[in-house]
Amino acid sequence: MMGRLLLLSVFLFAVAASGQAEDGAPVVSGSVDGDMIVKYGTAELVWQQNTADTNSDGVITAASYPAGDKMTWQDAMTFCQSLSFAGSTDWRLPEIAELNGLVEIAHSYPAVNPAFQCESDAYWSATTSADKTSKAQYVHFNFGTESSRNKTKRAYVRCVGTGN
Ligand SMILES: [Ca+2]
Repeated sequence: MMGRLLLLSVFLFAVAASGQAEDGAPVVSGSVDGDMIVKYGTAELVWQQNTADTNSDGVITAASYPAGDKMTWQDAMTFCQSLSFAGSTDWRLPEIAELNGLVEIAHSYPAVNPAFQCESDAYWSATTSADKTSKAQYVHFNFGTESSRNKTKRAYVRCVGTGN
């Protein structure tokens, strides 16, 4: 209990000492129970700082799950919903607007704030494509462009939550 309180205090201190993104949005990194998280922007959202290590082998690799960490859309949805991370089980795959909100075009390869570990590759959103329910929206973080692909294709995963 005390250890948990101490970690929370450290995180709150980090919040107080936070820097600013180039667009003026606050960026706060911290760890809870050893799991790295980032608060980014003005929304009360907590992100996994690193790409989700979906196969839990300690490294991020481009192969399809379970050999690597790229998942189909449904597996990505299930992974985040069942994730226990940074003392929270309240995780989900981000909506496309939330994922687009991470893009910083001042950067490229990857087009994201350096507070995040990010591959220059596609990351799934939870948003089903408007034109076809067999497809979902994703962001490719080389330049931060949004597109859609079939849900059976593989992409990286970064879960978002409330931290509660
Ligand atoms: Ca891995």
